[in-house]
Amino acid sequence: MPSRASASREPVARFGVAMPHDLLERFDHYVQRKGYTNRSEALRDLVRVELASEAWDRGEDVVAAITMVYDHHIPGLTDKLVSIQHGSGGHVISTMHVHLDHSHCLEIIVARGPARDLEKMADEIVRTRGVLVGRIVPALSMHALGDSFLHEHTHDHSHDPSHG
Ligand code: NI
Repeated sequence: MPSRASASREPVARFGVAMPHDLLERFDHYVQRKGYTNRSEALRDLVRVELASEAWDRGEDVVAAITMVYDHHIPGLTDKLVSIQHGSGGHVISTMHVHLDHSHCLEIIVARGPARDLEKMADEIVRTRGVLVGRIVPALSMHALGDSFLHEHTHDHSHDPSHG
């Protein structure tokens, strides 16, 4: 899925890429299928995905979404899920809760922190009795978000024209 237009107005560097013809042809088809307007944007997204995945493997700080469906009629389950999140060391940023039907709830937890901590929390959630499905999806490595996110916007942006 193509992401938003290039990450802010950072200056870009250009470099040449040598590639076998057949690989380039397959890449161009991919670019077309995914609806990118150019190769560069497609390549940038592929690099971001790979870096996030690699950051995950190395246990670096990442942003991730944990999705789960559970039966809220099971005694103590909702409390258990809440205390798992409270015990995560402040990694949970936000949650969304949808009452799917009479007994099922869908919850999406967005968290950021060391990949291993997030994975541990997700494992704990998934193995809790009453949680029917659950999975964790790494979104980005924190470094990919750039300087502004790492500083959590606590510093002054008045010098930055893009935050006018
Ligand atoms: Ni619910």
